[in-house]
Amino acid sequence: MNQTSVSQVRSRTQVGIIGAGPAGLLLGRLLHLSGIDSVIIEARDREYVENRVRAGLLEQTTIDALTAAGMDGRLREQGVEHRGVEVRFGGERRRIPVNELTGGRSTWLYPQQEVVRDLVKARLDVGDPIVFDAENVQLSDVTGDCPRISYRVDGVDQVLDCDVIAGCDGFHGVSRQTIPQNVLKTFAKNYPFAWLGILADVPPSTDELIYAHHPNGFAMHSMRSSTVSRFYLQVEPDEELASWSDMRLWDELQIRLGCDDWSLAEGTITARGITPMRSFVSEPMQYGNLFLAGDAAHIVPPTAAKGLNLAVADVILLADALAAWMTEGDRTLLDDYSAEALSRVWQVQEFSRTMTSLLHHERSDPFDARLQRARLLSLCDSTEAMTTWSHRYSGLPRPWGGAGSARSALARGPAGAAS
Ligand code: FAS
Ligand code: PHB
Repeated sequence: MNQTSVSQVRSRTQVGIIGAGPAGLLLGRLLHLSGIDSVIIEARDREYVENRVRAGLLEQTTIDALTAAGMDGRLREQGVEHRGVEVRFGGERRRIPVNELTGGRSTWLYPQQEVVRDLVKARLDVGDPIVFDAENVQLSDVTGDCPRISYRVDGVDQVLDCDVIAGCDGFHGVSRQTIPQNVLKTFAKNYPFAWLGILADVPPSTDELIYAHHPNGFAMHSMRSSTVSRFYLQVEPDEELASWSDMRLWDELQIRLGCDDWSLAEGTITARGITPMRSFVSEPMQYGNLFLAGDAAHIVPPTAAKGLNLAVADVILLADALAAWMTEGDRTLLDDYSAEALSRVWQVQEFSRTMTSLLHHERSDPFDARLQRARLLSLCDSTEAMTTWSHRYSGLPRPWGGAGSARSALARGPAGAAS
């Protein structure tokens, strides 16, 4: 680190990571295990980053990655393994035995903010830097051999010289904006509904997630712990949160989730919010020595809970590719990163779209309603269809198919961390 002028500090690292969300933090962890230096630049403070309520469902591929990175301690203590899900529609209650049909793959309920807390702690414990409260973050020379991140912290201008930059700064970040318009192609779809999500201090009324299709709209019973439940209701895209009293919320959940020989326990609602339902993909996911990962490059509707899991899949790919290049000088995987990541992104977009149209009420067209019922039945009546669905729900196999694993941190695990 050297003082270039009165007010500017210059430093250097191998990988400059923008954003301390799940993508940026897990990438930092995997690079650490490969002996590769990185600096994470985050616009918000630690408390904000560690308390942002978002996803909660982790697919098997994510569990395997966190385990290989030595980040599964609290997850296995406090998270809950789910071996199946329930689907409800037109008075039907069907269980899809995901674990059984996939030969042992499950999903786990463990809040995203806990994953973030674990990763922040692990990073600071090994002395790897996270710059919180960074202002005016800008990227430059991303097509050159020494891309730079400039930012201001504690009133001092900083410049970070890097070999590569990883843009993990979410949908509203600066990284994707750095790719010229004549290079970047975007694909988007907005759905004619949104999700009203609530957290409630009440033990879950189910051991496994319930996805309910109802003429009033979709509903889901999820959870965050044995004392905190999470619910989602399909609402209009311009729905006013204020128009939903606690009583109206519980009444509607009782209606949409209700069925014989089952009852829904109610409790104090502690958080609520409306999430727009949309799909977004930007191509390419790399530009020179700038590599995008996670929500910076793509958004999926939360129906299939793939947002966080897709961010993890991106950084598994990117960490493997960077390890290959920085430890052996082989840039093949890095040059293939965007193509490889996008092939998975579109697979997951397709699955999220399928689940969204299967479970949400789009048009009050009786013919469509019958078709939806037929599609739900053809899924739940066919072991083959449920098996295919279960493999996609529990997570597509690890990226690269292990190609990069020989040299990757994930293969060596924390114990094998670059000595
Ligand atoms: P993130 O957005 O998590 O992290 C990006 C980080 O970059 C943030 O810390 C941000 O502060 C920082 N940043 C932004 N701009 C910056 C700048 N200019 N400079 C420096 N840092 C900058 N998925 C599910 O599966 N289930 C859910 O229930 C669910 N609920 C969601 C609810 C909401 C409201 C949202 C927005 C998303 C939800 N998702 C859900 C999807 C979610 O889990 C994302 O996919 C996941 O957070 C993506 O992780 P990252 O790519 O790391 O981005
Ligand atoms: C959640 O708990 O937030 C969740 C779970 C499963 C989904 C979507 C969201 O499919």
